Amino acid sequence: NPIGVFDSGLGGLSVWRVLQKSLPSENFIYVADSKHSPYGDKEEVEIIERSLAITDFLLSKNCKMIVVACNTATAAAIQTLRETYPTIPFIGMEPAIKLAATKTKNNSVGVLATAGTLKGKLYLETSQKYASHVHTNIQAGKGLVEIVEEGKIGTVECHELLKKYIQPMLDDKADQIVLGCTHYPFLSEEIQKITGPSVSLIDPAPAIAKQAERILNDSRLKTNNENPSITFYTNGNIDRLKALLNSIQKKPTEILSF
Ligand code: DGN
Repeated sequence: NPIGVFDSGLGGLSVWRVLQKSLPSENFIYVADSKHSPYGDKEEVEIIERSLAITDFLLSKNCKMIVVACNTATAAAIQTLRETYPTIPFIGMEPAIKLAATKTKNNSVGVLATAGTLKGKLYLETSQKYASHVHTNIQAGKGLVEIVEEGKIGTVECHELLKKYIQPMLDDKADQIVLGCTHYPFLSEEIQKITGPSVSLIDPAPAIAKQAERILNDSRLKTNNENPSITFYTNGNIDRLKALLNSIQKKPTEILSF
């Protein structure tokens, strides 16, 4: 049975690419809810509704585990998802503040996430726990999800918007920047152009993949397919998904509408 992965759109592909590397024999189904992207400014009830609908879809395809590859949906909906489907393991995103707090030499970190994530209890708890001794410059990256969704990476608009969020972090001497939204790793190169090489960007995907692997092992759900199948579904623009996918892998893949 496949592992289901979903996001408000294309961002979760940054998580899927790491998952797929660490679990190469698993089948995957990825759902991009691009039609309803961005989730960042939506009401919590609406995000919960979307997350339940997508989960129903993934379960109708017999998914054995679901990775919520979206920080905003994790913050709003993971508790409801776990309560609604108690037998299905759900893996959510976690802002990698702990890692940033342990790595910083300047005692200063930047956090870039959506307004929805920053509002959530999960973020509050994590930041209180791990970042109480380090200075954090927090920016709600309004407009950045749209840049990735609309294929505008590398444009002047993209650079200017990033500069607005990154410069205050540099002014605070941040040497670690947490990418707290799964769309943002696709902007890494652009961010690094602004920060230079002395600042590290922290993508939480590897930690999430490790957790997924641990849970698969513990619950004996791991499978060994010689020819694993990977299917992508989007309710948005198929060509945009294809373009972003081609930038991270070479194999031709099936992309369907839903
Ligand atoms: N990829 C989502 C996240 O990690 O928060 C983006 C949320 C959104 O659509 N704003």
